Amino acid sequence: MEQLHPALQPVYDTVLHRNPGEREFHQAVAEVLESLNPVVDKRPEYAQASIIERVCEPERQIIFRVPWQDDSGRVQINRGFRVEFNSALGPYKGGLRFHPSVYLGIVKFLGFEQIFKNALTGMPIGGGKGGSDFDPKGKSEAEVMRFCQSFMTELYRHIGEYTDVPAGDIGVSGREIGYLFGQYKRITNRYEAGVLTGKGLSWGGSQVRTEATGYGLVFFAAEMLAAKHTNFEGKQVVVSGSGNVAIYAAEKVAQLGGTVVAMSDSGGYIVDESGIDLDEMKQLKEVRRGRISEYAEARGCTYVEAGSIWDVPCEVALPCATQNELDEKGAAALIKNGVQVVAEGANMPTTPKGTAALRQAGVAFAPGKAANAGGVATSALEMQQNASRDSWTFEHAEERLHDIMQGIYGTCAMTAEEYGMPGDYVAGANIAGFTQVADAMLALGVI
Ligand code: NDP
Ligand code: 2IT
Repeated sequence: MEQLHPALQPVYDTVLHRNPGEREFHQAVAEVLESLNPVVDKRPEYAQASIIERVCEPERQIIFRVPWQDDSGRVQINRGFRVEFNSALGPYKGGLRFHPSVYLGIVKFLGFEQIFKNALTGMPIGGGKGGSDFDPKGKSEAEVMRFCQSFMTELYRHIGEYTDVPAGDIGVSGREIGYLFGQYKRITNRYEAGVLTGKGLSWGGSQVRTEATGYGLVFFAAEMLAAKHTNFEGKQVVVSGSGNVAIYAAEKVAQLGGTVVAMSDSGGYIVDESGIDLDEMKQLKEVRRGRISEYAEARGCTYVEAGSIWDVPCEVALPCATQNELDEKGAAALIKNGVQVVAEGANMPTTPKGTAALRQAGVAFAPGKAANAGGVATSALEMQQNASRDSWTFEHAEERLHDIMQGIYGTCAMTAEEYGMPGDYVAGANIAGFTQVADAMLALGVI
């Protein structure tokens, strides 16, 4: 970890002390604090009002029991979370993650990142995150529905269009949002569409929300390539993961003339030199919910079970699976093979050592809180449509997303330059996101 400013070290020490064992949260805080070193002297009013310490402490943390009955009649118990981190800019906003690895430290790291990401979008949304250690893999439709209904039976009292607006994340897609929204509607007897985003198109959803995170990521990466006087045309691209973000990132890369040669899931990765067949991938992952090894069987391409997808040569790498999936070994392999751009589609997929290696090697590197902000930005567009009882065309929603991503890129690049670190998108994103929230917190007083 880089040396922190003397005013920031005690803030970090307090975070470690107050949140023992939550290493992903510590990692996310350290990354932001490192970037804030130059801000402390330039804006002494932040330290005066303990803004940095305050932003590291969630406004509210909710942990609850989620009992549900499996198909054999047995009662299962999971743990539910919602961390309402910061509401200076708007209602808490952020996804729900259902994955067996979920615990408070994961939810807090995601909620913390979400504050600054949401600020960067320029939309009126605060930061929050939630989820459960429930594993949707291998569960029947009926089990997933009963779990979602039980989860919402507690969560409903904490959320609302003006309070807290959840959406999807790992393990939570349109199917789960449907069951969650149905139960919310039933309990409250209100068709309050703006309480959740990522809804289906016939019941309050927005065009392009499904595609938004992946498309937005590629729009952002295209700006990074343009700064190097190049574009996606003819580029070899590696995309890790094969979920919502990965699939639509791959789709936009292909539309812009690049070739996605490799994708993965938690079991392994595939290499398809001629370009991944996305119709086949969508059928496999969105409809049949199968394993990526089946793609290799169907297409007769390479499947590697134990290994690293970052060994596959590429010019652009888009980590779109999960946190800490790209470490210094992966970074070294990418650098050796001549990678030019790494843009994070997942939240915090690159380890601190991996990030340092890429930046030292001069690889253009974009942090998730800037590059994957298109998902939540389009969620805010969904809220906007719900509030005005309107629905836009695909073209209009995509154009708005494109403008927003170009805006975020411009903000990150300009802020990095203003602070004397041209091309440092990590510093640019952290400083710009933080100052936006900090100024609002100052204005709202000691709350
Ligand atoms: P999905 O559940 O649709 O897909 C997740 C993908 O990542 C799957 O291929 C999954 O493989 C893989 N994966 C998940 N956990 C692990 C793990 N522990 N080890 C290895 N592989 C893993 O999720 P999303 O695509 O929605 O999310 C992917 C990332 O993008 C996450 O970091 C999320 O926080 C972030 N993100 C999502 C946004 C959204 O709008 N959905 C917005 C912004 C960021 P398998 O199926 O084998 O588990
Ligand atoms: O990490 C994220 O930004 C998301 N999972 C999307 C959150 C949202 O509210 O759309």
